[in-house]
Amino acid sequence: MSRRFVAAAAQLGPIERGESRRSVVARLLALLDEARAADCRFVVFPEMALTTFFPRWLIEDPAEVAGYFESALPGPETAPLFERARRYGIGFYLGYCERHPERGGADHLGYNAAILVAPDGRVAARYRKVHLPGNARYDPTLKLQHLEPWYFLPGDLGFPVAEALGGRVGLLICNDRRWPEAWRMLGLQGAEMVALGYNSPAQLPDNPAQNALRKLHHLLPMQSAAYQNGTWIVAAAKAGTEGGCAMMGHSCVIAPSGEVVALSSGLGDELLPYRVDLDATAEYKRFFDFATYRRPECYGLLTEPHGRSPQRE
Ligand code: CDV
Repeated sequence: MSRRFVAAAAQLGPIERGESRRSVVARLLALLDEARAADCRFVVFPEMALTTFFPRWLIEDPAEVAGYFESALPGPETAPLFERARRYGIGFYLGYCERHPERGGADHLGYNAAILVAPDGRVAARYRKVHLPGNARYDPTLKLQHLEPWYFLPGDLGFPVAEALGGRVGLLICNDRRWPEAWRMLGLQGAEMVALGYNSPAQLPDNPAQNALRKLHHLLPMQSAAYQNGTWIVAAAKAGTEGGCAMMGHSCVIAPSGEVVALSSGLGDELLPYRVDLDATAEYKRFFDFATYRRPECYGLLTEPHGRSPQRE
């Protein structure tokens, strides 16, 4: 399989609370049709690409919360996406909420997850988000809630890298992109492309001084990670004003040089195709040559629970 192909971030505009799965899947199919016309072999959909980003609310109705989770993927409503992608020979990354088979109630019902499907329809990897931002309890002092630790169990599948698309492909979800450890876990496994979906507020009403830095703090860690691990990154946003909250766009493709080579222009459904060459990773992997130059004997603090920074002592 050629290591040169077109990969695309498939950005989604807002998904409102009442939008049906059928309607969302129709939007994903439209992007998939566009991807086929653009000769894509791989498409990255956002984090929680099938539903609204419900952790911005404390929802106590277990039936509503359960409705945001998938018990099976593909399921009856998502099967058309899997079928059409296989027919087109397009692989994809899809962020979704994975229902834990034994859990009930409204809290910790499952995982914030992503699946990597190869162009032949094979499920190449599954990932459950490791870094869950926000609070485990509703905080009345906040203008914007972010309750992922209330709804989700922490990811327990490590950081998978799959053989797919003629190379090695890793998966991350949203807040993971801000953690160098997550990227290095993929880099150490030889990842040549990392797919990532996200839902990131464009503004922080509880810390408005950060608003002007939102785009920088989105791109900066990914540009560094691409360079430091010699990998392509394809990152797809859920963008626009959703549930009254302004979400950032800036879906992108980042080269192993660290350069942003494609950046979305709007806040709606938008395909961002770019022709990648997995062999372009080799120069950077050679430069860092982990096997020769890494000094893990000096990095012990990185894997100690909670670290021992001066501030904590
Ligand atoms: N979905 C996310 O993980 N969002 C976080 C916000 C809450 C900080 C992010 O890192 O963009």
